[in-house]
Amino acid sequence: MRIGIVCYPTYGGSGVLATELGKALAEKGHFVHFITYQQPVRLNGFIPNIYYHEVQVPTYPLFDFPPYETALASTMVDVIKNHHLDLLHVHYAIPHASAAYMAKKILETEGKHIPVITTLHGTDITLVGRDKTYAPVVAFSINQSDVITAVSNNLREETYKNFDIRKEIEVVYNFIDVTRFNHKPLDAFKKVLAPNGERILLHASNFRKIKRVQDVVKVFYEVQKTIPAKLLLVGDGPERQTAEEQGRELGIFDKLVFVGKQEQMEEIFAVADLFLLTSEYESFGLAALEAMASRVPVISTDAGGLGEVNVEGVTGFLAAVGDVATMSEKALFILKDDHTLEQFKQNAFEHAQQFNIDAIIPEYEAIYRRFCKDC
Ligand code: GMT
Repeated sequence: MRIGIVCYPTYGGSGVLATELGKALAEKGHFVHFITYQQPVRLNGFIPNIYYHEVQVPTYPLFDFPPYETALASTMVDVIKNHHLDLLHVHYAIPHASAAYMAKKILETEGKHIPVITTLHGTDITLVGRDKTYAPVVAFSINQSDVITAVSNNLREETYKNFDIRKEIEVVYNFIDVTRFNHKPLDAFKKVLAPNGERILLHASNFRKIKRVQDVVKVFYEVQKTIPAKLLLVGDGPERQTAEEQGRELGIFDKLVFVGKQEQMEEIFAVADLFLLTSEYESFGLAALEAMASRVPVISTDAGGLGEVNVEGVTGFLAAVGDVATMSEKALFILKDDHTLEQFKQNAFEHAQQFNIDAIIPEYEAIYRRFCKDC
């Protein structure tokens, strides 16, 4: 099949997921055309069957806000026509679903029908999409999609709750390539981080408010009182400085290691003992799944779809948003001895296998085939 994929090219769940999906489809022989404003982060180097089309947004003195959505819709039309695409799969509703609707309508005037699949990822529904400045367009364009998918049951329910959606929303879980995360720890890296054999706790995110990174630091503060530990913080964003200040105020800054944005996450997960995800909301929590696939148990909140990924008492523990006391207590329970930690590590690894790429890609292919019977 000839598939167009539209996503955000930056670090972050939806872009990573869309890029990995495109790469897996290309490996299976499909022709995949990425349409984005920048080369997606994980799309480096030449990959057979993958094409990248950059959306150019010309500026003009009149434009205080260059019209990205118009440029995107026009690029979609151009790529669909000239590369004879069979379908368009857009990730994250804003503004991709409405731009896809515009492209679809333009192509209809030329007698071409292009099916549009919209995958909802989270904040496009629960945070940004709900804002009344966007909501009418978001609801309309989702309803106009030929297929709507959500990355968890929770996000499906949230979408119905927040918008008047008159179509079936299908759940296709996020996935990971388990072989990629089955990585041996680099001893030298571990020694630098934890020279005295300290437990390594890890948090990775975009450091937005919704992640409640201060709770991560608070949980770690409690843990390090009882057991020797280090906290590795990966990623960058608006709350990083506050977290650094908090570390200094609590007198534990020497135990925090901020490493900024990183691409080789599998090497980082491999040295960690416990992953902390204290978010106010996660539609799914792809980072938690990546941790689990790397044999790292998870302490998370029970917000959104996290309970569909992290299994209470098996792969880790869940607590109410802001319940630092429970999260700290459960973290200490997992880390208290090697035997318990090893059991949780093994459980996390085993549970992650059900989200392997091999199981999920056919679900997307089956959706595509509804529109592309002969290809
Ligand atoms: O919040 C982020 O980490 C980024 C955001 C995005 O749009 O890329 O992530 C969302 O999509 C991911 C992939 O489907 C999910 O795993 C995240 O849970 C979701 N984030 C939220 O719902 C806050």
